[in-house]
Amino acid sequence: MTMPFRNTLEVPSLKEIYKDRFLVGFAAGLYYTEVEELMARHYNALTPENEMKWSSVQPAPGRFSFGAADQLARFAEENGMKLIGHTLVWHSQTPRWVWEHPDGKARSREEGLALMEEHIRTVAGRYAGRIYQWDVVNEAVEEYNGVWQLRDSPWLRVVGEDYLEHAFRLAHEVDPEALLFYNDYNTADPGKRDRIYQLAKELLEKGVPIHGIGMQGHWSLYHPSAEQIRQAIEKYSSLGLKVSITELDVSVYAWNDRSNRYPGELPEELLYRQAERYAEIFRIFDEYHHVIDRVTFWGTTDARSWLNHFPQRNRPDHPLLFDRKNQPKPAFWAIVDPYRPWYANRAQYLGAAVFETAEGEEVGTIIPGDYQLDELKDQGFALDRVARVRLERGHVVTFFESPDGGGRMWSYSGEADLDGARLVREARAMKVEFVE
Ligand code: 9MR
Repeated sequence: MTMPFRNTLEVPSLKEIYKDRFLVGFAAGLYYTEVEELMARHYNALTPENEMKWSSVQPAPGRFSFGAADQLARFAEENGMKLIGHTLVWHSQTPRWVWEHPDGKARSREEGLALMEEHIRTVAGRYAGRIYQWDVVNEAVEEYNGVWQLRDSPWLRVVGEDYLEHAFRLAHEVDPEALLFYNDYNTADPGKRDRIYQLAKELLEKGVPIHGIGMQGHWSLYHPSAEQIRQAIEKYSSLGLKVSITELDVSVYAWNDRSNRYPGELPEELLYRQAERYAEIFRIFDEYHHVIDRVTFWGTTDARSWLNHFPQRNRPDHPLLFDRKNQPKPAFWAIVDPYRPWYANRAQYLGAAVFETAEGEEVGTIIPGDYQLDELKDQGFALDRVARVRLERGHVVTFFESPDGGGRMWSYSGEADLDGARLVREARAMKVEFVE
């Protein structure tokens, strides 16, 4: 048995590809251990998905528990990943006692501020010097009667409008090294965008230490438009703030679609559409890489996305780069180089042409390029065994009679019958190329 010839490459690492542009990260709970190596290979930032939230780290007054957060922090550090803190002040995943006495009576402003202070000192204090960036305040803007305002959250009711300011100042005092971000969803929608812009501007004018806006990026095939994403990045960064995409996923469902259309594997057509959508989004990120600090995916693989458990939906979604078998999807290949079709990128690394015997046994797999057949034979490519060739979409293979690419030529695209014997006898050179 001869080994098939291969000049294919490994799946490229996303953090390597983007290392001069922005950090590339992922969010996870302790289930990261299922795909530890995959995550370490591709990402250089880690966000604990739930493990640093108030209800996780301080479930009862003064009772702190850091086991899971510590484990995630250690994993990040051992693998050269920036650790992202998520999140200090939020209306959700925060126990009621933070804002209410046991009898249900609201706490006073002083009590609320004191609890916020104790929490930030303890949590941000514990990880001080180790956190690259904190999401200090999460999701504080909401629409009421058509007007975008500060969310009617318990923090607003108990402390008042300056609760954000207090949170940022405290976090900065406790961990002066950490970048401090305001984080929210639907940040590309114009009304909300403008209100967040105004909020950030006011904070800056008051000298509040805020360094960036986190655009969560829970997007879909349909929403928001590329133009809205672009305008939002422009607008936030015009304040001199950094922008990070903190929770990216691209649902295959429109927001109001409650169907369960894709319970099993996603149809190919949808995988391809999603790849194109990811490419569109990453072309914008590339264009604005000088203001984008980080792009983080919200989850490890499709199997672990929060969207599989979204209330009132509760159906499998397919929003991430790796499928339920941990394999890179077309979406992954799309962002390897978002200016080329995903299948051209994949072929560049994993091979564009597979040569087989009549029985379907692989004789050799090669990436696009120009080849001298004599050289290939010298390197162990048993061309005389070849009966047919399988090509990646968009590719052709051409055989030339003479080594300089002249003389008679034979081109194949798609699945083709190939006379392997004639090939060896008559052709001297070969070119595998991507044609658009
Ligand atoms: O992914 C998180 C999920 O496991 C939790 O159940 C959920 C609870 O609110 O929070 C999810 O993460 C959210 C993040 O913390 C803030 N932005 C929206 C995310 C998706 O809901």
